[in-house]
Amino acid sequence: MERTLVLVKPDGVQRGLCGEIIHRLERRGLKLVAMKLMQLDDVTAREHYREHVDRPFFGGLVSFITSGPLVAMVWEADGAVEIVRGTMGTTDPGKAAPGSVRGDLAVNIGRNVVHGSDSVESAEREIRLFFSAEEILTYSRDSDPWIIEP
Ligand code: IDP
Ligand code: MG
Repeated sequence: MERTLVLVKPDGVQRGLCGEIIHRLERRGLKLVAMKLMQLDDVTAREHYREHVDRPFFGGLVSFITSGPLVAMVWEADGAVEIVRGTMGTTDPGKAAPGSVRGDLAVNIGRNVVHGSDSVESAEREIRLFFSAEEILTYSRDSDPWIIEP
């Protein structure tokens, strides 16, 4: 089953939006398989965002993402990466569709409250960076036949 990494970024935690964001992903039908509250160190933050190392916003992004606690989660579904990206909305909240997390809860690209992996390959790399194998649980969900056609 496809998995993706979701972060409620430090702005989302400070603004009390963890429950709201988790609620939206749960209602969508994705399955939560790992979750923890943590504060990123500089090295992990730089590794997580390594594709952006040469961008002008990189320094600000690393200091923001390490500035306070975040909630890291792994969510599972067929097509989890694309489903979460859709529920999150586009990177710039000013352009994000109403109804998406960023389109409903944010106004600024540097404070866009949520992260979701952008490909299956990124998801695998990012999940390994945030979670050990034992922290990712396998369990059955009685509601599955009502969410996924068997
Ligand atoms: P994504 O989070 O939608 O995948 P990316 O392009 O991977 O977007 O950028 C990672 C994060 O870097 C964004 O979520 C945003 O917080 C920040 N970011 C991206 N572009 C800018 C920018 O132009 N100014 C400030 N921050 C930016
Ligand atoms: Mg990205």
